[in-house]
Amino acid sequence: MKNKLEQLRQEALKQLEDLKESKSLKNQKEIWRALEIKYLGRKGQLSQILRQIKDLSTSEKKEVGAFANKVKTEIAEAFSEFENKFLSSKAGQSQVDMSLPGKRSSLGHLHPITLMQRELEELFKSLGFSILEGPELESDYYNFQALNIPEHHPARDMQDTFYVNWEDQEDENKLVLRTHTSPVQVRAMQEFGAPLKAIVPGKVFRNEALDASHEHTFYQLEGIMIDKNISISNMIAVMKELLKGIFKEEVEIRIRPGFFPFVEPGIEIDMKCRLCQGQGCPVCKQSGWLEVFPGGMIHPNVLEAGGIDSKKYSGFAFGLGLTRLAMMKHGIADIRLFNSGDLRFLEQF
Ligand code: FA5
Repeated sequence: MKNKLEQLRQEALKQLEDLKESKSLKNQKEIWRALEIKYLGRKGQLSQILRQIKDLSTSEKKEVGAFANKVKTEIAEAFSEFENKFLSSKAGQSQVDMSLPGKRSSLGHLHPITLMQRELEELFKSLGFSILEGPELESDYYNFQALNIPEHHPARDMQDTFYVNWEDQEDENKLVLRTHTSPVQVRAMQEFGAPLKAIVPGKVFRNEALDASHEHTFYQLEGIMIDKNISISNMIAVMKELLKGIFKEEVEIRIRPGFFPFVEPGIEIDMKCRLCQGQGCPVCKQSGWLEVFPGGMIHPNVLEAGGIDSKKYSGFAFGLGLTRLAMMKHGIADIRLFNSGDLRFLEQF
């Protein structure tokens, strides 16, 4: 019986020793509990041996009994030492079980409009344009007046906007959410003068009736090039180069006259709708063409507002519909998807 007890002692202490090597705190606790029941529990192995002592002779009882008590104390102490020194101090050091699998945080990605904007920026940079920005909350002066659109002029109806602190304000304090990126034209001229070659990507706002191709908040990319002897054919060449860069193939365009008070002459460059291949759909209003590049030669009044001598310099400007271009590039049939926050849509990019 003494042999059995000795074997049990060695086995219990060995298992505890092995348990120290286990990496998982959660597993360690569970195994420690199971071992404690196995060796020290009422129905455990030690209790079973102790129960047999009563059947031994008196002299054996004394000897084996004393040994059994020694073994029991030793095992019990080893278990409580393991618990105190190992389990609770380990848990005390850190409530975090480093061995558990971590929570994987999913990686986001850039919005399709941002991707489009960056692609356009790279293309324009390769053509020598610099990249500028301007305020989204703009003064009425830069958004309209400096662009040859006085107050009460009917051209204001083309871009219904959101007026901010409009009541009883001096002209320069009247603010609007900018309806286009064109206000940065005059800001850039005033800051950098001529010659000038820059683009201005950014968010613009309009009080619009929404449909598949009209949003209240969308993106444009303004482009200006001012130098001596600049003509409209320079602008058309830049546009064609740009379309080729984006769509990686020759894109069919049409050019028609367009009216904007800040250019003279003004043109609209439309591209063939890539959603319906020119057959007509809700995005192109069944016309087969989508308006994406309005522009023209900068009006002398605008050059003068920017402090540039209109007799010496000429230039073109355009206001590319960046959001619509992204629709064409990716075959997106409804502009409202961009601002929808719908991950099923966004995760495709
Ligand atoms: C303008 O905003 C002028 N500032 C463009 C310009 C710049 C002309 C420089 C001349 C010289 P327009 O209102 O057409 O123009 O808007 C320009 C482009 O923005 C459109 O061709 C279209 O692609 C896009 N756009 C206009 N309204 C919306 C809208 N509600 N939702 C989405 N895209 C729009």
